[in-house]
Amino acid sequence: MLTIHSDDHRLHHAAFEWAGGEQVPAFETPQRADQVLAGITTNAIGQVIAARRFGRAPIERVHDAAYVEFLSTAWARWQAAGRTADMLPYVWPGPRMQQRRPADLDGELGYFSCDVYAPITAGTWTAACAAADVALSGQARIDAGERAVFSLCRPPGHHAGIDYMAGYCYFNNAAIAAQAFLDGGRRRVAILDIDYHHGNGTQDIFYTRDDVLFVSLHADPREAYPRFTGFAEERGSGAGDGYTVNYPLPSGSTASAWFCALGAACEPIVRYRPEVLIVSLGVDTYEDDPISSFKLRTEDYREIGARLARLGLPTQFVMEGGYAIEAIGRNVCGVLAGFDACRSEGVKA
Ligand code: SP5
Ligand code: ZN
Repeated sequence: MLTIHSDDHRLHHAAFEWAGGEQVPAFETPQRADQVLAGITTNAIGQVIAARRFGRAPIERVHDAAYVEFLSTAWARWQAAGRTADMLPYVWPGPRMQQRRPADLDGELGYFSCDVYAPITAGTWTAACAAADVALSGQARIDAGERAVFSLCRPPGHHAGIDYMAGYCYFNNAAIAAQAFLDGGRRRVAILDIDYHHGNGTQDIFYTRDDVLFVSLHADPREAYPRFTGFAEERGSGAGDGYTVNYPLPSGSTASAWFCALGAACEPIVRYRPEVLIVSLGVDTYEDDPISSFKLRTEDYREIGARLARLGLPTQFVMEGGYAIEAIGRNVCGVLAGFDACRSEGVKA
């Protein structure tokens, strides 16, 4: 399988994150993507090519232009104020409060975010644009007839909504690719999100629409991040009614429970008859993931790839989470190799 990559991801490097009331080393690190890339080479998954640049226009097809502009200038404004540490918000509009944009940088940070997990650093803008380019380059290859590609995006994207960053995410790479497919003439795109966490951002972007089906398998929000979205009763609204499908699973779920839910999740995808499938690929479902609780083992990732290949669709894998540094390369490669092996057998749904 073809992999798309950009070295610019390394420019985004958070100094720390908050856990248990303390500052701990960031879990979302440049090493993650470097390890995946090393695995791609070691396991001979296929050719690796650099992303090309697409600029802001395709990003603004899914994200609010004011949010994009804010991200593009935030670090320079922070520096001009004499500050050097990572930018983090402290205040968000709560229930029944005004959704009104504040007049200064500290206020805007809260306005354009919904948690403390997406710091803006010196290189965040460049890295986030590069991740979108990695997604768009993969999309372009599929559009040109490639059967499957892996977009090695970093920072990840599925928690970023129309006008906010969250959960290590700034631009929603999978959503940007999905919109680019539609803008290129496809009429039905399915996004299957198998990251441990609910893809609240992707859901937000497509919630009222029927041209993108969003299906997500994730930890029950009652006991996991992002806490306030991902419940089974969230099914889309208006024209999008029925085009969001959520499968929350209990904390500690094993591979057998997870694969059972995957089988269920494939049904609405088959019924939808998408022209292309985007897989938001998180491997934080792994048993030794440091921030997650599911119990998938390395050998399960090959089976995931095989199951997805059986859908018989042009497929773009987009990298999301996965924080067990030592295992991330082999787990991602397991999915891609399992997909390729099944595909070369010519197995169809
Ligand atoms: C893309 C993605 O996977 N984003 C995940 C964001 C999760 N953020 C909150 C996680 C809270 C982790 N708390 C650390 C507990 C360490 N034992
Ligand atoms: Zn995740």
